[in-house]
Amino acid sequence: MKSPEFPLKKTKSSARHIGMGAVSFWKETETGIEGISIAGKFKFTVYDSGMIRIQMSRYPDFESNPYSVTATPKRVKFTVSEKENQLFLKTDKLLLQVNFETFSLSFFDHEGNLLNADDSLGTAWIGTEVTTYKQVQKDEKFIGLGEKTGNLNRFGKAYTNWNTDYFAYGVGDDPLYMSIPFYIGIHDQGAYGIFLDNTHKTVFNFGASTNRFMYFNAEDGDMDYYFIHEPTVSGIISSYTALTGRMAMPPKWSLGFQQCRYSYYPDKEVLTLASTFRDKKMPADVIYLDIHHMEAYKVFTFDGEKFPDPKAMVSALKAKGFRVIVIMDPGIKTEKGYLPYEEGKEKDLFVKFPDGQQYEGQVWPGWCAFPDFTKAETRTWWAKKMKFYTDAGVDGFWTDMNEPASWGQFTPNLIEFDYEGSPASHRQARNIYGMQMARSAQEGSLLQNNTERPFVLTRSGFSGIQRYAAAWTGDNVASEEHMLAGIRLINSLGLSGVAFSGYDVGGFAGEASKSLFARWMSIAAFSPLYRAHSMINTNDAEPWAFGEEVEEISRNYMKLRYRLLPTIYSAFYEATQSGLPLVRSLAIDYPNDELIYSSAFQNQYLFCNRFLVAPVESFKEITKVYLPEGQWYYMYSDQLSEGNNIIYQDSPINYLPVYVKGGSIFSMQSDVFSTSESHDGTLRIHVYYGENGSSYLHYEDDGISHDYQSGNFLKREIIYSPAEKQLIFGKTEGTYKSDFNKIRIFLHGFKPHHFEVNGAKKQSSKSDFAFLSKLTEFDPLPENDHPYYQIKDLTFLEIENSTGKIVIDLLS
Ligand code: NBV
Repeated sequence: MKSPEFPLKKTKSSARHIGMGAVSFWKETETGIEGISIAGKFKFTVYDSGMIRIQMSRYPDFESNPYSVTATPKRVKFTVSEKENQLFLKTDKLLLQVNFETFSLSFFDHEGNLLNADDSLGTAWIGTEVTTYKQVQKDEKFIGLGEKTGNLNRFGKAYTNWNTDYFAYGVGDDPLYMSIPFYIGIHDQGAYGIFLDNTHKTVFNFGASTNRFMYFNAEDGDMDYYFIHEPTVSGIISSYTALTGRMAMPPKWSLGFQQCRYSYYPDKEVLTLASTFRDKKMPADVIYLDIHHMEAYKVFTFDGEKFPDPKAMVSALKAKGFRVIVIMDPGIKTEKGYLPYEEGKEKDLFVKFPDGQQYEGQVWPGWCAFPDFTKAETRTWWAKKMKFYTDAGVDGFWTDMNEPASWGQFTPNLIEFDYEGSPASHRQARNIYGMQMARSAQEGSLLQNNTERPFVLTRSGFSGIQRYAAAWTGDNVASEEHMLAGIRLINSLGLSGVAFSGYDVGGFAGEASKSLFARWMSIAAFSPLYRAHSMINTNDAEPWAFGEEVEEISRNYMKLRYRLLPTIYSAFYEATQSGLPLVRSLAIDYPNDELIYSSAFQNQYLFCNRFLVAPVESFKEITKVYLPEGQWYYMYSDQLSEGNNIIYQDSPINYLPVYVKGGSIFSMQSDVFSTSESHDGTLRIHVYYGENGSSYLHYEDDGISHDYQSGNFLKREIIYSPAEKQLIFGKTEGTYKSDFNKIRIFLHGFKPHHFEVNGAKKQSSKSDFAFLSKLTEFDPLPENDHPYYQIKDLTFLEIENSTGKIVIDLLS
């Protein structure tokens, strides 16, 4: 037999760098430019005047991620021209310049400021890996990239996007559960965002081990990124979320306090837990059922001994004002006769090897098959199965282990996923799997109960996850540094389009000290998701489990959270409109202030854009706080400090340093112990004197249905204008009748005033006001030293609520 020719032509195993090379052909298209270079082809698409999509490929067809981007190119004006070996694509906001020889790209704003430029290496391949090399501008800061540990400014570090189950991760470890390949660059010339839309494993190196460039790359697929420029960081986040979608209004109950544990059982313990919250007058809305609710950890089952009558239990909890959320893990036990398994196999819904054999991995139930959530049919099947839970009255869903996790934590790359009809290996599909499970959970929730809003909490995800679920930061540890690291994680998620997120208060693994738990409870009252969780075989970790002092501190901040719900709910509405997060890293509003990036101050953030929260370890009785430009009122006493200033703040365990931005407005309600309880009907509006004033969009709806989507909401702009000495309540918009019949306006930092309401003189009153209650016996500070649980003699005015415009003249 003649020996056949060896099929592979390559002579060396080690592939080398191959750049795009010089442009050999280009043409203008309806949406931009496309063409070919020596080594690849390219396409630049104008999505908006501040957004250009950059694609480069060596494959016959450009590849796209079908999951993250929801927007299509807007037909905005642009021009294309060529001059001296340079190609120019210009919109109202951006100029893209392409060097024909090196194929390196530069982006300028409309004034000609250089925002971002490729290194002369441009874009290149090593084997299937495609990389874009970028210059680092002078003092450039890099922020975002989703759920990543480390500093606010990511300069000097490299990060990998590869969704990973990482129990008790270290505060510098990478990668974690969720990947969001979107970052924002900030320097003197301006700010920009880059979203690398490729679901393969990607790496972002912001200058680790090299001083030549920063780069981002993907293990395979195309170089496919969106370059975004807006004048502000908030504008960039808004654009990114216009591209990848925004969250819908969450059910109001999900903004209340949520109690979780791995696991509460049996049913009696769950009911006792609920009663304890009520007996102790600690507000709470949600109880979770972790994996012990199942029979042998099999999804869509209840353990008959621990939970003999789940429906009765859930309805007893509802009667106490609690909603129940159940965990769902993707692994389906490969057990003969177990219906979800039999069905999934029969309908061909599980992930397989390329030869058609079913893939199995081990998780809690033992050997499991994995539903292929990248297939629409699987998502719908799972959504239908969720009837099992909704029939029992369950209202929320928690998708865990959806990286997907399996024992050994090393899934073979050859397994195949449908990837919306365009089959893909694990290399391309892993990072998107968790998001598709969350999508399916949301679909199920909507399918099974179309009168209420869904709530899904997910561990894993990818860009666009905000459309389907809230996110939490997985298995953190009960330590001071984890408490602070968690804040940076959710601040970073907020910079990356995920407005609704949280961490396990108290730490999942390990034991929190008393003071750590108290501090964590107070900080998390200012987090979008307020959820305590703890691991099996650890001490009890409910807010009363750490002794009376911690109980009182926790109650104080839980109650404050509930009183602030009108503001928090309104901030969620803003997130649905603008994509901006509830926790705003100071880099959003003060991007060019060097100090906010320093290790001492990088954890500080603005909650609901009004409260500057300075998280501090529980053992620090005094701490340094940086107040950026503006005027700041210490929340508990109204003590005023000028911004651009570092102050030393007492931070005993019962007082988390929080400051209200001068000129701002927010609203509060009376105490309630669950979101289903009625308040006293008076909306408390707090206004803080400031040179600049501000406006506040107050938002209400029924908190649960989808009716707001057809106009059944109430929106009202409230403007404080210092120049005109006026507070103006705009006309209400929408058909929803306010829950409040009275408005009480508290004036902070103002000189004593007379008022005119719509031209008529009105009497004001004075009263003491407190954000927190006095602790019974634990306040470490002598009363006269720090009587700042009460603001003395605060002026307030009470008026009837009405739908028309109300002008309040603040006359000195
Ligand atoms: O379901 C158990 C836990 C859960 O409580 C936790 O929040 C998840 O992050 N789950 C992980 C599985 C394994 C934990 C060791």
